[in-house]
Amino acid sequence: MEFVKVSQNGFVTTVTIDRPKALNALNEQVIKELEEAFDAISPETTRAIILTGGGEKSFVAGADIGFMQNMTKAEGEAWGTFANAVFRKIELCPIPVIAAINGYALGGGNEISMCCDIRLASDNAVFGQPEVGLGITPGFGGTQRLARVIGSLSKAKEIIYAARNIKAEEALRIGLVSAVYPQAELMAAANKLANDIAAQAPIAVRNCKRAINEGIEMDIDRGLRLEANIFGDCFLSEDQTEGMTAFLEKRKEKNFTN
Ligand code: CO8
Repeated sequence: MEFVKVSQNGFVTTVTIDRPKALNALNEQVIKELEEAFDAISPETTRAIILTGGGEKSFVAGADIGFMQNMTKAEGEAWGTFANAVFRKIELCPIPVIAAINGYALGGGNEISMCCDIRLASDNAVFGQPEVGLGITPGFGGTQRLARVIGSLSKAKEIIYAARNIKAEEALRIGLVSAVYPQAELMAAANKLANDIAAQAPIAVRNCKRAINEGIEMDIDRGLRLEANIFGDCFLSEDQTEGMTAFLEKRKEKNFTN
């Protein structure tokens, strides 16, 4: 793949969008390669995924503006539909995905980060949905996910209507990211979190992702029934026996399976 690089370290897979000359802007090829990369990741060998951007300046500076400049209505709609399907695949990936946001996360960059489970940012990160300044709306989920992620319609509308970029500290304050690190420490922090996740029972972690993501779309009673059902499923796994036995035997080492 030309623009997406994949590396493996133990149970952690890192996917890097690597098109630094265009600040990792998303064109059709980048999105196709991202799909290919995520399709190839298996829970057999991966327990946590890190998604980041190549170079020092940018996570993803948005969809490729040159690629979109002369689109017709039909082409614009097809482009949005195609990319949304791939973004949704990332969101629904059963394995937790951490976005390590190492610079600009604008437009499609902010939108792809919001498909990830957890967002960590470097102190130079800049977030925003600048689309209205280009005469378009966010088209890769920004109008849908930003308010859901930060839990404030008012703040989401302010950011989107005024095309207002925000810095890492504000992103932290409004809950768009979970933590901010000096840029040189971001990947170490992302890897530490990924390894902390990878050390837990992987089936239980994947079940938590399902329960949280599906439950958030439900009323509380249906959500609690879903949780009870998924909780019950855990007792079908060897990891439940291993996890509880290790505790009762006061054993630190646990042999979790996938
Ligand atoms: N698309 C294409 N090329 C880009 C993009 C982009 N989004 N962002 C940066 N680049 C390119 C620049 O054109 C430049 O290329 P070149 O060297 O060939 O001139 C190179 O990357 C470096 O960029 P700059 O020289 O501009 O770097 P600066 O440090 O001066 O500025 C910025 C960095 C502030 C990030 C600036 O590049 C910028 O504003 N970029 C555009 C940000 C933006 O508007 N993003 C939103 C794009 S629209 C979008 O994401 C919509 C998604 C949904 C579409 C749905 C359709 C259905």
